[in-house]
Parts: sequence; structure tokens; C-alpha cells
Amino acid sequence: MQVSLLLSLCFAKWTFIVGNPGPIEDVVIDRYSVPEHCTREVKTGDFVRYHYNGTFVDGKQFDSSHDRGVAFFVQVGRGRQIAGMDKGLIGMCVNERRRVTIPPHLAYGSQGAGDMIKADATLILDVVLLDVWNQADQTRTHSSSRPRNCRRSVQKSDFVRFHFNGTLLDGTAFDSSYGRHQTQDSLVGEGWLIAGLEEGLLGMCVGERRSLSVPPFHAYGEKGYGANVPPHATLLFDLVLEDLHNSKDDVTVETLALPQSCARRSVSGDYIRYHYNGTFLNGHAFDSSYRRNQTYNTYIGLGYVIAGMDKGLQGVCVGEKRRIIMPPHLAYGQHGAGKEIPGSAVLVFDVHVVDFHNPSDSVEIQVTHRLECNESSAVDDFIQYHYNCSLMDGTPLFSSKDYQTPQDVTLGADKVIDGLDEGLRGMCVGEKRRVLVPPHLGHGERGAGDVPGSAVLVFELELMSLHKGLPPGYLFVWLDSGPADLFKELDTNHDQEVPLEEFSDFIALQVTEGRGRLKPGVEPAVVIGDMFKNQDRNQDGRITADELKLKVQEDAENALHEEL
Ligand SMILES: [Ca+2]
Ligand SMILES: [Ca+2]
Repeated sequence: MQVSLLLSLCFAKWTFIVGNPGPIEDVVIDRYSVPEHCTREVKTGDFVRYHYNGTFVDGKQFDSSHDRGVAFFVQVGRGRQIAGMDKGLIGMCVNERRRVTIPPHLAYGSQGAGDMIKADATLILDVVLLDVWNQADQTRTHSSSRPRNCRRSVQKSDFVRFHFNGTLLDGTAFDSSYGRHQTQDSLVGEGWLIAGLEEGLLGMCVGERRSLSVPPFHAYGEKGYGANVPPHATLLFDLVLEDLHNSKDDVTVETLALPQSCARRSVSGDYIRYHYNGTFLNGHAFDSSYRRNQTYNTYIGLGYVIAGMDKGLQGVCVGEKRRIIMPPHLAYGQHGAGKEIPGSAVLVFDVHVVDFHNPSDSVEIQVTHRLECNESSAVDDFIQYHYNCSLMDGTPLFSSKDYQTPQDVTLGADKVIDGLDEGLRGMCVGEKRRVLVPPHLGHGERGAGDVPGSAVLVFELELMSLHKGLPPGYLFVWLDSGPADLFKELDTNHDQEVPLEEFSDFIALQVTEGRGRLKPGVEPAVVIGDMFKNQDRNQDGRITADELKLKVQEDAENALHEEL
């Protein structure tokens, strides 16, 4: 305060006082330290902040702004400081150090100033310039790196997250978002930020780096801010825009890759299995299902996942790759989630849809090689078939080609997953099919072996052989009405008893001649042996006329009993 008084004492009256001529006529300037780069030199009318140390020619100090810790602020060339300083600062650069020797007639003249400065004193001011600006200045913006693909740039009412380093014009750091390890977050154009930042952010792309020079009247002005921004300070910012959205934003979906065919697109209520890479707009990754080597699985449209994902996964095809960009109000909001996702972050998910299904789905059958036939596979039939089983993304799981013979099964016997059993029905021998089995008809939510939980399975099937089956419990059926007197037909040598050999020969002949059919899928001898045992009630190795009671008749009687 004292010095500002001293230096700003009205000197107008001295200008006409002719004192003793001093040793020098004008200020003498020694620019003993000039910065390499000087973008601007002080001109008349500029406002400056500078530190100084004032001494007399004998070296005795009369004043120092350093001692007070507050730089001196003044407009240059307007008579608001001693004339010698108005002259002595012209052409000075920030961080330049000069020694200005001021003859008394350009200082306090023959009257001196107070007790401290005697009459006709020559003053030596050692000055370092801290800041220079002008009322005509504007916020200056320089983009040092702008991404090639800039889809969007900052507009008024956008919300931004940016990093910055803030320095004063002399290089002193006053603030940095990096030091806080979090971005500076703000609405733009709503007065949340100083005017210079608002202006400097407009038009920025995510990933762009800008340097700003903000005059104090677009920054913190005459009050300064906190301990680090002095009054009347020009501020320099190095900005990097990290994130950008508007509260009116909706989910953005970009298709990255579509499969050649897409028979069906997902709708609410579908259950989707997908892989994803999650990044922020600046490209930094925060999560990946690939890293866990496990798909993310969810119902969509039912609120099980963040709203942006619920929306972004609508209408996908199996195998599709899409990018889903969601603003924070459709993701984790202004508070973020965990350590990974900061508040107000826009999330970018690159999604690969592995499969989806609906709990109401049935088996989907596509005939890829169609044949006409009289007899197609049905429940109870014994069939042989080849198959390749894979996931919807093509990952192979099982194949009958790994074995020497085709797979065989009796349909409807609960020997294979329900969806496969169903997919094998109605086939002609030689027919080929592609069958999609939803998990509830496959291996369910838990999966099995290499089959992931809730996976849709794809079967490529070919029916190799078909043996029409018998109803459950039957070992043999007549294809015509059968003989009227069965025992007589069985007992070919007419000795009133039928041993196994006689029985076997007879049944084999019926099968060969197409009059009857044995239960398929088991060795005929085994089936016939079982039939024989069923009829040989006393187990003496011979069937008699009394014992003979075919299963068909027994069943007919049973049915009759039940009716009764
Ligand atoms: Ca006999
Ligand atoms: Ca017997």
C-alpha cells in the first residue's frame, strides 16, 4: 500500500519543476534478462503487474514489492505511476528483468516523497514483469491438436468434462485438474465457468487440445480467486476435452457389422448374450467382457440393465456388432459407478451379439435339403443321424463326425435334449436340417460342459436311417391283422410246444416278410429273447398253447379292465 502510494503520487506538478540537473537526462534501461520467447511487449495503455525492488544509487533499498508479496498493478503511460516507470516499462516482456534508472525529474523531483525519498533522488528499480494485458484483449484460443474424426463439438448447454493445467502469464501454476485426478465438469454457456473458459470450450471436440489465454476481465478480474489467482491476472489454460454430452441426448446406435442374413431382431423381453468393450468418449477403456472371457447376459427392455443398454440392444441381429453411445442420464448418472466410471460420463459400448432368444421360443427348424418320403421320423422311432452342434457365433461344440458311426436314438425316450429330440422329428432319411434350440429346450441357464449358460444351440442334422418304432412297452407289433391261430403257426413241427429256436425263427420270418416289426434299436435276438420269456410263464424253456398270450391281447384285456 505504501509503495503504490509512493509510485502513484501525482507527479504532474513535478513536470514543470526544474531541479538540479541529474547525472542522466532520461531513464536508463538495462534489460539484463530477456526471455527467449516474447510474444508481447508492453505498450502504452497496457495494464501490467510487476514486482520491483527500489534502491538509491548508493544501493540502499527504499521499497520492495517482493517484501510485501503483492505485485504492483498499474496501467502504463497514463500517469498513474512515476513518469520514469511509465517510460521504463515500455517494450518489456513477461518474465523479463530490467533495471530502470530514473532521474529525479522523472521520479519525485526536488521535493522527494515523504521521509523515505529525499529531494533530487535518482531511483533504481529492479523490475520483473509478471503480466500484461489490454482492455481490447479477447480470450485467445489455439487448437494444438484436433482429432480427425470430430463427430460433435461443444455447444451452449452441453455438459463437458475436461482436464486442464492453469498457469499465470509468468508460468506460475494456479490450478490443475490432473492434480486432483479428476476432470473438471461443467455445463457450458450457463455461467458455471469464467467467461474465457466458456468461450474457449465452445467448438471443441473430444480429444482436442487447446491453449487459452484469458484476460482477467474474462477470468477472475480485480478480485482474483483464492490464494493462487491474484487480482488482475491473465490466465493461461491447457485444455483437453475428455467428454461431452447434452441433457437432451438419447442413446446413439451405430451399426458396425451386420450378418448377411438377419431373420429376426431382438425385442423387449428377449434374453441376449453379448460381448462388449466399454470405453469413454476419449477412448479409455473401463470394462470388457472379453477380459472375463464370458458374455454378459441379460433380458432387455425390462430394466435389468442401465437404460441406455436396454434401449441400445433393441432390434439387434444375432452376430451383429454395434456401437452404443449413451449419455450419463441413461447410464450411471452424475455419481458414476465404482472406481471405474466417473460421474456424468458418456459411455461407449462396442457390442457383439452372440445370441438371443425369448423364453417363449420353440425349436426353429430350417430344412436345408428337402426330400419326399412316405415315412418320416416320429416319437418312438429308432433313428441314426449325423450332427454338428455349435453356438450361434459358430463356435463348434460337438460333432458326430468325431465318431465312426452316426449317433442313434429312440425319439421321445428322453435321451437327448428336448430341442434336439423335437428337431429330429418329421425327417425323411437323407434330409438335412438346421435346427436352433433355445436354452430352455437345451442345456438351460447353467449350460453343460462347453455349453455356456443360456446359450442358443445350432444343430446341423442329417437323418441317416429310420426304423419305425413301437409304442412304449411293445417289443413286436403285427403290421397286418396277424394269424388267426398264432400258436398253430408258431408250432411249426406240431409237437404242441414252442422252444426259443422255433419261436425265434418264426418271428424273424414275420419281420423279413414284412408282416410284423420288432422294437428297433436293440439286437433282434435280445428283443425276441425278451418276448419269449414274457410268454414262457413257467420258465421251462417252452411255450405252450396256454401260456401264449400275446402282449396285444393282454393290453386289450387290461384296457377292458380299466373300462370296467
Ligand atoms: Ca414245436
Ligand atoms: Ca413253458
